[in-house]
Amino acid sequence: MPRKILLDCDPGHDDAVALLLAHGSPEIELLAVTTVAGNQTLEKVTRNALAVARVGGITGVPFAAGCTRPLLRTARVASDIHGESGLDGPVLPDPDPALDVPLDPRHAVDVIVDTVMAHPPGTVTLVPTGPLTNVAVAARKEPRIVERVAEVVLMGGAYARGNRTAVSEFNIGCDPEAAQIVFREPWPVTMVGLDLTHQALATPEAVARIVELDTAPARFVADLLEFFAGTYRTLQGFAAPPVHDPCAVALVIDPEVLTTRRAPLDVELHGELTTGMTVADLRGPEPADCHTRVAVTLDHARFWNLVVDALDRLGDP
Ligand SMILES: [Ca+2]
Repeated sequence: MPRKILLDCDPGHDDAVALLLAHGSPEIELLAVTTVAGNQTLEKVTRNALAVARVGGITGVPFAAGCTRPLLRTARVASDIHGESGLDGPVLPDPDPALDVPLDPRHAVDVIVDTVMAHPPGTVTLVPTGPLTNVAVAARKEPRIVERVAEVVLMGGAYARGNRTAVSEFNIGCDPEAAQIVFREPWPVTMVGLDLTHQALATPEAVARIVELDTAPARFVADLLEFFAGTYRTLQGFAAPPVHDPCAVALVIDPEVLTTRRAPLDVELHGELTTGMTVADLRGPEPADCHTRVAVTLDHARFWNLVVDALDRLGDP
């Protein structure tokens, strides 16, 4: 039985790869895609999500736009990392109502609620790969989703170093109040943070395997990774760029792709230097009764096999 997921994203180079990975993996049934302001404005990331759907041949899945800004904080985009479009690098297909997946008229928050409530309890996994605004509002709008969701597997946070600031990761730092809501609700939460995703480097070997596929989706991903490599090299000093968001999808596909440990988890809202920092309590033995866990170690080869195999399955849609 494939695992049913809802991907809540802000494409974003790595979100785009996450979406294609989900679509190309038989272990996953993609129920819906929702967008949230983050890497770029809501308008841009939604357009990007539809562009990725076109490239990957994703049809029959609702795509819905969500919150235009964080709960309390001022919206700040990441054009330094993702460019003005939010998906700089490849040539994006021009929006075309005849060819694009039609945007669902519902708000993303309603799509999250409707999707979770329409499926049996414990069957829908939420995979947020942007700021947690939509997911937090959904939990407030319909609290019954909290006991109904199988698990929240999110890309965001870090228990060591940050990227937006010294200690804060971008998604959590954008909307720390939303993150606090998501961490404090009693559903199972797995934080796939920078500690893990900085191991998911798009090495020249990994990129070469994608280029070799020589299909439109593979060329698209190769172009994304080339741009991403440039900004990560210049701004963050990475020899190869970390491909964050697909790591969360990969964990749903294959629990063996990374290791986790249970740890109490919360987010700092008031620190002078530490606002947006995710605080994981890693002291002592692993607590048995904890609903939150953090991702620790990635099997790099296994991860890239999942990505390359998914792209290979997509062929030339
Ligand atoms: Ca993202």
